[in-house]
Amino acid sequence: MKSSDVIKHVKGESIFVDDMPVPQGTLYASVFDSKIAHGKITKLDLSEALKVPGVVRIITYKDIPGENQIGNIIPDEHLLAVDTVEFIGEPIAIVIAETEMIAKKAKSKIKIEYEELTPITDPRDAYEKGSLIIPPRIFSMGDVENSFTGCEYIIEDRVEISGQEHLYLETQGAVAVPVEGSGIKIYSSTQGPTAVQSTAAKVLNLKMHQVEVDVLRLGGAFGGKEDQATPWAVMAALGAKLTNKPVKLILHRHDDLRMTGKRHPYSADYKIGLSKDYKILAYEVTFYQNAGAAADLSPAVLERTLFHTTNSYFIPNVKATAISCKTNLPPNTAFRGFGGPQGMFVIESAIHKAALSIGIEPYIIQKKNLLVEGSKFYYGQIAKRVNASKCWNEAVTRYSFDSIKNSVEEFNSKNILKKKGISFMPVCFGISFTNTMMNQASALVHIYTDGSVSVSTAAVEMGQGVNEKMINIASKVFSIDKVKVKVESTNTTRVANTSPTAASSAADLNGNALLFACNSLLARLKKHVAELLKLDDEKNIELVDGKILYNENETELDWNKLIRSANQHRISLTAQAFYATPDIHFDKKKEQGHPFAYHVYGTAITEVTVDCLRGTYEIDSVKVVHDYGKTLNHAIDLGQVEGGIVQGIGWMTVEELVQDSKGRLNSNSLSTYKVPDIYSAPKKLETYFLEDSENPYGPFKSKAVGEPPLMYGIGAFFAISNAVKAFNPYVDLKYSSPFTHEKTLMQLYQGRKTEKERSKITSSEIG
Ligand code: LUZ
Ligand code: MOS
Repeated sequence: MKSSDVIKHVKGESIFVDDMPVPQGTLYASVFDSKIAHGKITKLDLSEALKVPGVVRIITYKDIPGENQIGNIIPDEHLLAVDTVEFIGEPIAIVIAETEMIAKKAKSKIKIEYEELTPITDPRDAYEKGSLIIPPRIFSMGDVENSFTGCEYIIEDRVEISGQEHLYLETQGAVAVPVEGSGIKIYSSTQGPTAVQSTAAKVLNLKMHQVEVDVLRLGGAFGGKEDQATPWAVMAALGAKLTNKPVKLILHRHDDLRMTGKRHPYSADYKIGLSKDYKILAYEVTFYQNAGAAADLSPAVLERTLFHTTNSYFIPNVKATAISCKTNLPPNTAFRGFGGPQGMFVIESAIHKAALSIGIEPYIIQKKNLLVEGSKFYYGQIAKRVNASKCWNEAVTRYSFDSIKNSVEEFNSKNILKKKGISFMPVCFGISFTNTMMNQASALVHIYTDGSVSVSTAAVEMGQGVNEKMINIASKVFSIDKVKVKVESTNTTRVANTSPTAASSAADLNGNALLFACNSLLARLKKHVAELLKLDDEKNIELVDGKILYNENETELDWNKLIRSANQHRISLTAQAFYATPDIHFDKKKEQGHPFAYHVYGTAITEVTVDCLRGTYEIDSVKVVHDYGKTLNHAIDLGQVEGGIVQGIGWMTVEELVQDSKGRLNSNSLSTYKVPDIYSAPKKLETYFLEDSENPYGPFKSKAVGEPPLMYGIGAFFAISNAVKAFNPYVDLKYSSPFTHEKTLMQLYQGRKTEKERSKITSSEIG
């Protein structure tokens, strides 16, 4: 079944923040930001700007009634700059005017002078200078130093990983409306309504009960609105508070690209050691995370990198050091996978390089080291219900890997200017917020007297179909038609103290809370049926397709009659329930524990063709076996996997963020930042739902699906690498993402030192 939003989207009827009819008298905000990456503000002159007709107010940090602080994990980020600026795009002042055009015009009249300081843009540079967000974290197991001495093969290298722009279709934005009692109601495009509420309360000096946040749906987020929707919502609220008028603030695409954080670029050094029979015995790695100018979610992202350092493999001796480096870029933030993809790219690079230097296929090492039942992750958790080999083996047989391999070899032997490459990408992704405390959710369910049902949870619909999953759950428990169930907006007055919709966990956490709420209503209803029909055994009462059965026979009641009767008999038709993931814990002193309820597994086989004259490539196919548990909704889960793969391929291939040494983003528009289009997508995308998988922690035994499939896209990098290697045996492959067409061209001809070697390809082989 399709997402309930699909029809509305297609008809253009879905409402996003910018589509909401605004109240009369609404003012418009535009943000004046720093044009330099690091410096002191020596002069800020608003006088000319204030003279522009239609300007109502210009807000600086001096006007903030509460704290000028938006840092969530660490309080290290001002809402509005005070006397220094630390990144290009850092908000300094908010112009409030009668129209957006006027606000922008006034903005251009603000005069500012800076004393420039040297910016840091490179994480290793930051590390050298002691510019860190938090002290380094080290996870380890076994004895790495000594185990290298027993290794037959030892490989070391450096890996570079680029960031990624979220490119949600709906840019950041909010509308804030003053309400009586000095409060504010905020309509925000956020994954984290509670974060917006608590930060707005702090900045505006209000109680949280004076701030109501309402979220209908988002036009995409991908992590970009977990923390970074907050400042814009708070700025709108601040404007509303200070003018006592509704204020609307929507970022234009260009400003959004320039001012907001992205996926974290990482640089890493590793050393990997293998035995004679290709068992990985030791792995040592240091990650340098480019956090940008403030903590934002970087410490949590860093932690997830540590949790996914060994991907889907068991390695007995591991030491991983992770360093969050403070640079003068916009603070980087959550992005689908949340540091996991970076950790996985490094281990996959290590395995790939090891295989090439040993002279074997990388998949031999990959397969040999897959996690097995009872394997211990190096952070202490024991792997249970492990589906790593099951997915791998299913992929090999289902997609006839041997024949793919033969056809690729045959193609490569017959073609000189085109080469194919294949790769395997196994994925093992931990499900739960790594911060145990965040794994909680609640739900509120009303059954109205006409039998229709209203559901409120903390889950935010952002195109991932979580509302449809909530409808699936409620309609399944009550066994009623799905049209009877409506999912309400996510609102802090109906569901309080919520975790953001993130970590792939929204359907699990909120779905379980919803399940509890529906089950308690069901129990009340069954009790009422027993009383009404004078039945002695509630257990034999069933609700099936809107009918009420007893001992499998129809009774005189149906859903609508039952609800009316319950109301007549003064039985509450409202339930609230709470869910907290059981069995999870983590000791940050020992860096050991059981942080995840479970893991999601899968394997992708990727095939690419490289045009060795032009350096261009096409993704021929991605063939996946994915572990969904018992899927709640086949179409939605399939959509998540397919979308994730394309987004992952984009990150690994064409999406290149280019910043200069002054901290300026050169790839600041969609003409300079290439996002995957239909030509970058795999020509063939096959997804098989692993059978016989179930999960005690998911509603109806389902598994989380949001983030894990993105990492299948990593396979594209190695498939391209293999094709390049097939063409150019001299190449010293660079493990530097993204593998753009430009880099491909360079690598195809790199290492051919002599004119003869070069001309061998460019003339004689063509001829
Ligand atoms: N957000 C968060 C996340 O705050 N903690 C997490 O562990 C996480 N994981 C994935 C995506 N977002
Ligand atoms: Mo996220 S990366 O907001 O799940």
